[in-house]
Amino acid sequence: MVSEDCLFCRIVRGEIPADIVAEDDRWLAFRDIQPQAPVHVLVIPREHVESVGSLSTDDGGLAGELMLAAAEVARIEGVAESGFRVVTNVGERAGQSVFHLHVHVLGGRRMRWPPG
Ligand code: DGP
Repeated sequence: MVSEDCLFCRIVRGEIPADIVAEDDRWLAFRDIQPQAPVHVLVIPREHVESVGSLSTDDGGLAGELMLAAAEVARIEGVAESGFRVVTNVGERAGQSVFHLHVHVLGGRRMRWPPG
């Protein structure tokens, strides 16, 4: 997909509003529009990457920054101590519906395992 048409690229560019929780020069964290838990925030890279499956060996720094951002979001949202889940879906069969890499940060309720 061309990034001009990508929903999350449009959020990065400010063309679509989002409830931003935190941001850095490389990533953006905003509330999910269909929350699955009291805390449900998406962390995305500003640059267009389709999924974890399309990261290259050069993207290790970015991948680490997204994990650190997820932990920062958990602290900001007050779930760092009570527990939270960090998950990223890769491919339609795994539940990915937006093909711009995003990390879900979920918390504020008990999580079940395994996920459905
Ligand atoms: P996934 O299914 O893993 O690709 O997650 C995509 C998430 O994106 C899903 O939980 C709903 C959310 N989402 C879809 N469109 C929008 C939007 O326009 N704004 C926001 N904030 N979230 C969106």
